[in-house]
Amino acid sequence: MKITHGEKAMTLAEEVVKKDGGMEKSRAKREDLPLFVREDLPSYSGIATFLKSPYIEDPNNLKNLDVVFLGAPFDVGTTFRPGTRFGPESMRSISKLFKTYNFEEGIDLAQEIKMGDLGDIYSIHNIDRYTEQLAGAISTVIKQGVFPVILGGDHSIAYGTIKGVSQSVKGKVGVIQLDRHLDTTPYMMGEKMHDTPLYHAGKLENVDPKNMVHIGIGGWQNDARAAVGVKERGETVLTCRDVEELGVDKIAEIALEKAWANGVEAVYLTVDIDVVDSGLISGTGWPEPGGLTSREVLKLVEKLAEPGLIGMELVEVSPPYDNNQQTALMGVRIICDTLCSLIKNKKLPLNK
Ligand SMILES: [Mn+2]
Repeated sequence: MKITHGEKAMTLAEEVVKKDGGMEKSRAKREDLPLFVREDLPSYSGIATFLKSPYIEDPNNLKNLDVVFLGAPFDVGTTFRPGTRFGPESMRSISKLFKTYNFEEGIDLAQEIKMGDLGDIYSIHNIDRYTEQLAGAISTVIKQGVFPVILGGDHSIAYGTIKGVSQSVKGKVGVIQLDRHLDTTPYMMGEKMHDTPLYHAGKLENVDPKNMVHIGIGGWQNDARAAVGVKERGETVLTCRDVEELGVDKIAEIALEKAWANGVEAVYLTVDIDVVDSGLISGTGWPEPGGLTSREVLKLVEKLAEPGLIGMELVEVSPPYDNNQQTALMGVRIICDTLCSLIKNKKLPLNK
């Protein structure tokens, strides 16, 4: 009989323990407990960087790191519920709940990659100026051979982050978006609000809309004109019903084929937390019922990360509407699962 995932996980745990110094090493010896918290326990204690990774002060000296977390505390681009300026703070604080070890995969992120928290990108309350802030910050990270994870922020930040990616890569860039909404309206209320970033990203010199894939789109909040534009430009749209009917593996296969087509050099992943059904994540800017389940999203990002990514972002967590930090918690989990898959598939650490 084939062994169960539970049996496999327990065997993999032995390797993790071996790498971590063996069974004898314990942090619980009462005579060793210090006066001040300097390690990861108690979990609720300590300064909240993402996954309690070290705070990195100098953005120009990242050479010893593989992954950095950057906050983009911005909600000037929201058109309904605000609050995503507190998204990075909430994801950092609830990330204290997580260990860096994943049971099923038998992978400990901290054993495989060096992670750091670079703090927040300075929020200027002007979308065009903040776009330049974001592009500058993301290219600073990528040019040093480091994988950026951006903690949003509303989805208007995606134009700036993708612009930063496009400035750091010589070749073509593909984009995969998980979202209930297309985000391809040219302008909302005269500005590049959070309903617009993918339209503008598709105008960047080395981003071909044919390499843009939108997964999870649907419901009652999309703009028909935006959909016509997407069709004209040859972008790929897969709805929640497509996920339901074709299954996650097939959806990922289609998305990767499109995103990496025609000699794309790197693919960027933008995840809007509202792709998850609004019954599971209340704390977001434009909640839309009928979204993907948590397990579907986690399996999707695992598959989408297989050929590697240049970076990722998790946007639209809005703590003022978030019951018990459930939405922030889901955001953290999506990030951790993506990093885990990149490690499993030997796409992290990046070759420098
Ligand atoms: Mn969005």
